[in-house]
Order: sequence, then C-alpha cells, then structure tokens
Amino acid sequence: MILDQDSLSRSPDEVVSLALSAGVRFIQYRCKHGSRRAIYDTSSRLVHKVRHAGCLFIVNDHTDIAAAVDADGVHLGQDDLPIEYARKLLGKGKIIGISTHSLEQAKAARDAGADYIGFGPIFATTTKDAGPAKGIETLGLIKRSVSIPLIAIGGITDANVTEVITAGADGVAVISAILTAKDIKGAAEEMIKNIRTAEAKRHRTLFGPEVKQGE
Ligand code: 3NM
Repeated sequence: MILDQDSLSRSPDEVVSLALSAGVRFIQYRCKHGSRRAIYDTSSRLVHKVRHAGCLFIVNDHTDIAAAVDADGVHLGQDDLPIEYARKLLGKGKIIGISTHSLEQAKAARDAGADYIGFGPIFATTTKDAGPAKGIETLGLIKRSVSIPLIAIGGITDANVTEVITAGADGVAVISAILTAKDIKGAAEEMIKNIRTAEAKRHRTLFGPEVKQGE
C-alpha cells in the first residue's frame, strides 16, 4: 500500500493501524507536497509502528530521509537520485525500488541493482499524471523480460487485481482503492484476499494441484 499524504482523509497513523490490522505487509510513505521536515517527522514515527508489526516501511523519493529514520528502503522515481548513489547512501541491506514506465527503464533499473521495479500505470488513474495506461499485455512482457520483483501500479482495484496477478505481477501498489474507501480495513482485506486467490490459482496453473501426503 502507498500511504499517499494527499489522498488521506484521516491521520496517517490511523490509516497505517487499519492497514496493518488488515494484513498489509509493505507500506510506502509518499508525500509530494509536505516539507522535508514534516516527511522526516511522519516517517520517523511510522517506521517504528510498521516495523513493530513485522512489516516493511519505505520512504518515497527521499533517500536521505529513508537513511535518517532507518527505514527499510526507498522508492525512487526516474528523476530522483540514481540507484547506484542511493545504494551508496543506504547500503546493501536496504531495499531500493524504482518506478518504471517502459521496458527500457525496467532493464536499466535491473542493471543498476534495483531490488524491485514498480511498473505502470497499468490502468487509467486520476491519482497521478503518470502517462497513458500500459495495459496487462505490456505488464506480462515486462515480467517475462526482467526477472527482479515487479510491482504493478496504477488504477488497480478489486475488479482488476486478479488479471494483474495472473499476468505475472509479484505484487500491487495501491492508493485510491484503499485510502479513499470508507472502510479502509475492509478494503485492504478484500484486496489481499483477491491477491492470495489469484496467486494460488497461478501456482496451480504453473505447477498443478498440490498433492497431499498419502494421495
Ligand atoms: N505511480 P491509484 S501510477 C503513484 O505509473 C503512482 O508509476 C504510478 O494510484 C506509476 O492506485 C500512481 O489510486 C498512482 O491508481 C497510483
């Protein structure tokens, strides 16, 4: 889940508690308009809460803030610090992800040592002006071409998450489908349930049904 400050109608702390109780395991804090001091303050508070729940906390854009609060990593955009330099600042033990929008960018991210790529927007979204929707087929192509974990993003909802996972995404990054829901916990639970079901189905398609002992 991306905790996008501009999409929140409640405190980030409250939303994080609800998301964690629903089973969200990966939270990226994204704040495009706050001061760097405010981003630092919120991140340093949330990192403890998220880690205490055994989950990962990543800071969007700001490698130095990620280092300062000892976050689990940073998520970079194409215009942020180069991956190699973020790695120098954070060290090998931290996660570095990057948003990509083409096969070329995805390969460059892999070659530069990214731990995962975000790829999108898969579907139309009003949350960010991220260019035209790339679609499911392109997602599949990226997954087959670049072996590092691929997180699909952009317009992902309960209605389309199954096809996103079926196409090969290792995970999804979601803003509005969870943050603008009246029942944040319920929305996150439903999304996780759909992901797990699609993953299990993909596994059965690839490897056949699980054979139980004695069968
Ligand atoms: N990055 P929603 S799309 C933050 O394509 C972001 O890189 C994108 O929000 C990309 O889940 C996007 O509400 C917005 O569509 C995702």
